[in-house]
Amino acid sequence: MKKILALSLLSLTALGQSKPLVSHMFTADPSAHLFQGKIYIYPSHDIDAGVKEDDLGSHFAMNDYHVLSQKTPASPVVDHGVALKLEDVAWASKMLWAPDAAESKGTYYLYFPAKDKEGIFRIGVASSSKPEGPFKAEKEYMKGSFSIDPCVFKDKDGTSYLYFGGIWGGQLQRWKSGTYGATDESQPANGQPALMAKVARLDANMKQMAEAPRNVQILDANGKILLSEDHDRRFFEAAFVHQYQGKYYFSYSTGDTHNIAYATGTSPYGPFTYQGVILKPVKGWTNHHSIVEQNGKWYLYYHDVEISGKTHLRNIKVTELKYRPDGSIETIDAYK
Ligand code: FUB
Repeated sequence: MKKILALSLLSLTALGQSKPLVSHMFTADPSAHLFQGKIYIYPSHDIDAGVKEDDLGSHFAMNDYHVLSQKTPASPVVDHGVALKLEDVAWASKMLWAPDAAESKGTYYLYFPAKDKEGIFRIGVASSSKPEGPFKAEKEYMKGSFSIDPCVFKDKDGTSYLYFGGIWGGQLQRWKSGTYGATDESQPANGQPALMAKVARLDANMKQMAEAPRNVQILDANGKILLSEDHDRRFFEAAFVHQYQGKYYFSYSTGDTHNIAYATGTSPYGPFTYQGVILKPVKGWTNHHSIVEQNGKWYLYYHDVEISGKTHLRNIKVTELKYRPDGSIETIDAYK
């Protein structure tokens, strides 16, 4: 596979004023991981597929993934080329949305959502002996999987957990009853708990959920579950989990209010208590991120639409993330 050295336009010196990490293609939803001492980035590969924009995100009609890497967040970016393409995923029909990756026992796994042949979002897994791929997809999607935005968190004891879910175009609301509701797309009524992301422990083989998915509860400071009408704080999509000083941090996009928010807890299953905003709204409708540590410093990978000005043609960026002594995260404004 041909490697292309992409120009890194990153400037980490001006915190919060980062430049696009690559400009030779559109990239989004960056999931960054430290593998083999380097930062590997697993983004969506945005394209203009000519699909009309709608509220369900049909215009995000992506059809492959590239893996990127950097020695450090300030180093040039290497594009390792196509790591997986739609035509090599037997069960999928379209829309390769935000992926994530995980390592277990020397094998690398790429988790990705796509619509199946019936137009239902499912989550697939593909594996490789190298972090940059190429990845070979399983023939079927993960049993019992649905919706979008998989995130895999590997705990210190080696157990991995799959988080997923996204509302509106991500179809989470269609699964309220436990099966796919072809016509019911309503959100819970005001006063009802908001729709929640899902979490399930993964099998040791990393390819299936070992248990039925559970709700990821987000509570307010009084221990009350966040409600459907609480658009500023409730989960929408883009779940990401990391650990800091023994606590689990569940971060996510609030969607139509465009923040990356976070909540903390003492178990990978939650419940998590809402803490605040990590990243204020960026240019473009979507907001999607990941958090990674290298050499004692923490970084937030995210995207905006600086290059194209179009919401479905995004570019990834990185900036430093800082904790206060009490473990809370300083809010980032990408444009200050
Ligand atoms: O990239 C397509 C979708 O946009 C992702 O799955 C969402 O998280 C949003 O960023």
